[in-house]
Amino acid sequence: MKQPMADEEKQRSLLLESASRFPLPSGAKFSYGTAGFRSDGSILASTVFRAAIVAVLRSLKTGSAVGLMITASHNPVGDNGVKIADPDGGMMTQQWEPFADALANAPNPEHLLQLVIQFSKEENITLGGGQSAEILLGRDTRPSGEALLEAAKQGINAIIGAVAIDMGILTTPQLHWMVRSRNKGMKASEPDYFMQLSRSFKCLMDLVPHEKIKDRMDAKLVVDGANGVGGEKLEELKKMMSGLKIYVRNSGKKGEGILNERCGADYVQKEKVVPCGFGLGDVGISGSIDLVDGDKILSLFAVFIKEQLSILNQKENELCKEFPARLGIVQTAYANGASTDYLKQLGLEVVLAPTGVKYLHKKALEYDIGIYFEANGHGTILFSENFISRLEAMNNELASASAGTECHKAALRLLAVSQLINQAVGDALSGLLLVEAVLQYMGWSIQRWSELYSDLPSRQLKVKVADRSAVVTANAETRVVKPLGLQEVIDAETAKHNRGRCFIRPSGTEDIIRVYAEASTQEAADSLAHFVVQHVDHFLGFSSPPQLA
Ligand code: 16G
Repeated sequence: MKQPMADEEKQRSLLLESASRFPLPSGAKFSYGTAGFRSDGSILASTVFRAAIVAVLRSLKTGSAVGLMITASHNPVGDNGVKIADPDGGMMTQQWEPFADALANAPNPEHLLQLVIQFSKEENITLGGGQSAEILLGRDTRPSGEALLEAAKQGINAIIGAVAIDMGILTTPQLHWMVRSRNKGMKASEPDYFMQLSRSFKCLMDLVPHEKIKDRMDAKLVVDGANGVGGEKLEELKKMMSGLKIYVRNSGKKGEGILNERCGADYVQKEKVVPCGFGLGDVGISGSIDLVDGDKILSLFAVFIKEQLSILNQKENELCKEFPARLGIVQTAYANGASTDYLKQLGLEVVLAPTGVKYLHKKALEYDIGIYFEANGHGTILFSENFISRLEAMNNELASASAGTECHKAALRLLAVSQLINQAVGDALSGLLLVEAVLQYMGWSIQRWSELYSDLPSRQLKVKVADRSAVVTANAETRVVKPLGLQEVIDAETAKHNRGRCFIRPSGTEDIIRVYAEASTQEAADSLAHFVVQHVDHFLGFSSPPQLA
């Protein structure tokens, strides 16, 4: 017979005893930001141990598998971090972030135990082993990862009934994909992931129109693996690919360069230079950088999806029925104005969300097909379940009645995109394959793609302030609500410039206010940004010189 009291007692002492092995480093303060907890890898054991407890409670609460990823993505190799993936494969719900913060900063085991008991009560979570919990663990290639993985396992084992499933070294999007797939009862292993990507890519390539095949470019892709997990996984994926030759530089093979040092997406985007490890033959003729950013990727995908939907809805094609679908494009205020104009001119519905993947993702879920990208490249395409089942039904009908028609091909293409592009979270591996497939379909070179529209000149600056929370914004960060009067000043400055646009927002990752300005010339964008920096400085009481973002 069960003895609830005895179980509870057992749970308490287990937690106390386990927590005592992971004391909080003195003077440290942790906060669960957009990227989870991040810090120097050497002081993170207690944080990872505690984040694992949060993940277990989340799994108990939802009755589903939850993910825990140990990574600091584009940060230097000495850093590390931990973040939690919710059962749907998305980021952990924001409502739990304050609890995660409190637990990460609990000064001692007794305090930690009280927080766990109190929170479990509030959330109706039964402790003591009555329910089971399942946590999928992943980590990147950072040297500190192994010890932190051990801390995570101990955190999971500190709650009775919780099971840790070590999925090995993974990219973050792979782990999110696995959590989502597992909870949907679908195949969820790493070979399944690679199989799904390579199959759906092949399907898209097989559907490239014949007339485009003759202008097919040499399908050669040189990728910077940043000496990390991305390079390693790409080496595996490339073995399964046909129709695309992938060459990995900085692949992270043992002893071959340091993670994110003079390479990696963040380095290339910020410094606008070629990553180390790239030879002359890898960078084209000029050797200069033409950055094709998230706005351009979004535009490419939007053009393609829109075209497939209009083929499906061709009235003259009798075999095709009316196939209504709401297509929504989600950007942030950082999207270059030229991209927004371009998308609107195509007749697309474009909406803005605040900065941070979780906000864009949520907004994109409101559509049958929601495409979201931040200018910095985070993004993906979401298909609603209802849309996919309608599309599958239509595809089956077409397969028997009019196989091989344009309409049938369009249905097959959209189904393949929904398989290729990661539905859980933005994923560079699946994103780059879709870019390649769409370029082949269009018969476009990277230059042709880059010329879809020309970016408006822009400038980003940052201002150090005493308290960044003094700035409160509204309308997806495009308007300042507090401090009072600041928005009017920004409006007055903006009005002085042709095609002027400007907004400010408190950074979510640094203790600063970010200023973004855009105008028809670089001088005007620079001047607008500088004036607004001065106003922000004036309003918030500091007078430090502006810094380049
Ligand atoms: C985080 C966000 C990213 C956002 C950036 C903004 C995720 C996974 N990452 O890196 O989406 O663009 O923060 O940084 O949500 P900022 O608030 O410092 O400008």
